[in-house]
Amino acid sequence: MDFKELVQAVMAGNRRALARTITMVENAHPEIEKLISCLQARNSRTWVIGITGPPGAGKSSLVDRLAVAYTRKGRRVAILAIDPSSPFSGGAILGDQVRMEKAREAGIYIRSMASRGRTGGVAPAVEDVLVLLGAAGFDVILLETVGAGQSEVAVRDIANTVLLVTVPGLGDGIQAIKAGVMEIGDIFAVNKADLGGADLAASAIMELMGVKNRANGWETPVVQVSAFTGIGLDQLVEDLDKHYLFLEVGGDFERHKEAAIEDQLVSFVCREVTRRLRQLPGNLFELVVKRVQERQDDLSTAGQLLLKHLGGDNNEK
Ligand SMILES: Nc1nc2c(ncn2[C@@H]2O[C@H](COP(=O)(O)OP(=O)(O)O)[C@@H](O)[C@H]2O)c(=O)[nH]1
Ligand SMILES: [Mg+2]
Repeated sequence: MDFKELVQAVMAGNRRALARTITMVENAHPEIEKLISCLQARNSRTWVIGITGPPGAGKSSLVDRLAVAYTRKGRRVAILAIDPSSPFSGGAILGDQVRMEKAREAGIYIRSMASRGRTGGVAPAVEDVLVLLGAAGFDVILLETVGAGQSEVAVRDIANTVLLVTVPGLGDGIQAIKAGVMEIGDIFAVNKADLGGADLAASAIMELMGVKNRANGWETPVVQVSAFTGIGLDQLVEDLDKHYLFLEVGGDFERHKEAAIEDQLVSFVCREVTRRLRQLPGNLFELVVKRVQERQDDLSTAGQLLLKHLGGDNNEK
């Protein structure tokens, strides 16, 4: 399949082509920028719902339910699960596959990506993958991220809607939310309501949030759900839909797309600069690094020197 055929296949929703291009993104394939810019222009409006919260809260189980619910509503749903690749939380890939059984049976597209230890719980180039999924015609993307401190903040930048999942009875369930991430949730789900105590947890969260609403006028709902029994799921879907409408009316999708393009441009330049640095003739990069390591040069002087060498047109390829 040549480049043009690959682009057409992705746009036709061909899953093998999609899988291939996502792998290209993961491996930072040299043609990926070209691919992304071809597809970006044709990108349909996609709704990215970020699902985050502490490990074990039931994010994957809820994603499974939501994926099926939105598919039934006639939406084209894809699941993108970011797997932690740290030794502490290994095995998540397998866990997600088990947890997302209903979605798998329904033929819903599920893709895992490793976060490769990058802080923030969001895999490198997730934005690029979202462009690919959008171009392939998915209009609801459920993005599950590892709930490890910073991830909630990273997902805020990427997702249109952030669903924060927590569980009752778990002191650190609330704790994890309190740690500066409370404000990034558009919707709270207190999962495992079948175990009881969800009402207490829900009121604790509401109390923490106070009566104040967001500056933008969105009132953050707190929904008690059970991914096991399905309690509260209709309510959750209803609140998610309300948020979608809220975003649409406020022009958020357009703003998001513009910001994403800016981010992509910045990442492109960063990657390109890194690539060129390592290709400077005479091992210049390595030599300069060594000088800084041995404290013969300071960072800023060395950095300026490297930038000067990158400047000319003679650095092409
Ligand atoms: N009792 C109960 N257990 C649940 C519920 N949802 C998920 N679980 C269980 O909680 C554990 C963690 O679920 P998982 O979806 O993998 O959580 P994640 O780490 O947040 O993705 C698993 O053992 C699930 O079976 C629920 O609604 N009720
Ligand atoms: Mg999970």
